[in-house]
Amino acid sequence: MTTNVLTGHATTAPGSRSRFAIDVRDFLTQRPRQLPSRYLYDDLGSALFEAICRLPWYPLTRAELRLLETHAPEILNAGVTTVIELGSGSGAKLSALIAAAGSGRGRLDVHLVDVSKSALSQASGALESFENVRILTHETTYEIGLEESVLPRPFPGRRLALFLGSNIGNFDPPGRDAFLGSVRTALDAGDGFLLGVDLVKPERDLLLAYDDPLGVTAAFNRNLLARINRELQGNIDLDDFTHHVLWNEGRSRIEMHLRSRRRQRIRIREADLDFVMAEGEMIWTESSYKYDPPEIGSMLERSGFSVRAQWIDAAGGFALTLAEAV
Ligand code: AVJ
Repeated sequence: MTTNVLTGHATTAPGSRSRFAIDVRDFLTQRPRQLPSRYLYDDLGSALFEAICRLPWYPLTRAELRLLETHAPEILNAGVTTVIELGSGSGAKLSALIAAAGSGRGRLDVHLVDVSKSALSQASGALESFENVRILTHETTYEIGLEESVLPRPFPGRRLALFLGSNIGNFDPPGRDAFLGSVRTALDAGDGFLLGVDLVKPERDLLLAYDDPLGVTAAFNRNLLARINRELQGNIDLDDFTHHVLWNEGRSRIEMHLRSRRRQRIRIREADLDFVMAEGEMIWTESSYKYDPPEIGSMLERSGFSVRAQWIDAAGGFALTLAEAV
């Protein structure tokens, strides 16, 4: 791996295998077979995810937006001068928050951190009409973007880091604690952290949210195989895999899998893979951990935050927790 001197981003030298190819090889040869969920978001996958957010069976996005709009003046109070959004996506939530915060707010530096260039340009566009808002983009991982965002402190005031959309649900508990620890380390005492988390709810509601009757989530999941075919010269027949969702109650997580309909041989040229999958064998593609409101408070407190407010949207089963670094 080399680094592009202009952008600072990791690039792959010609002839060497891409990070995607290496990960596909490593994860598909593990037992159980798996693929990292971050690879669900190529251009088509991101568009399918945006469609999921509009599905009546996936209430997360609308519930979070209602909470942000209702509590905006408290979240974005006059003391906040820097906002850092980790995983900004389209920027729709942040622009709703800024709009609803009203006129009490002074000038703001907004740092957008996302691995997707198209997400950053969309989010910048969504925010550019606000007065007294300066937009800075970081096309990189959460951790690196956070470190870059806290370097300048051009004017006094508190920072507010945002981690929305229940993206924290993709981390397993050790990864989650490591992530929360790195957020705390990057911030100063007194800075804020706003966390959006999907709550445990009846199993049938959870299953509908991840296995919708229109099949959009199934397309989102199976697109990962299409991406492997496109980018890594795989020979996978998409019809041979079905979308399989289960609620793992012991671990409090929704799991998304791709289930092989029959015994089949799979070849992925660029990942140097050639293997056989048994009928019924699965590839695990995503975990979405669900929490109860008090658990969210305790994981924040264990990581060096103190909870200032917690708001719950009962209809959507979603919580927004505002914490302060101590
Ligand atoms: C963006 C990771 C929060 O886990 O609910 C939606 C992704 N996966 N439907 C989630 C997703 C299937 C989503 N996150």
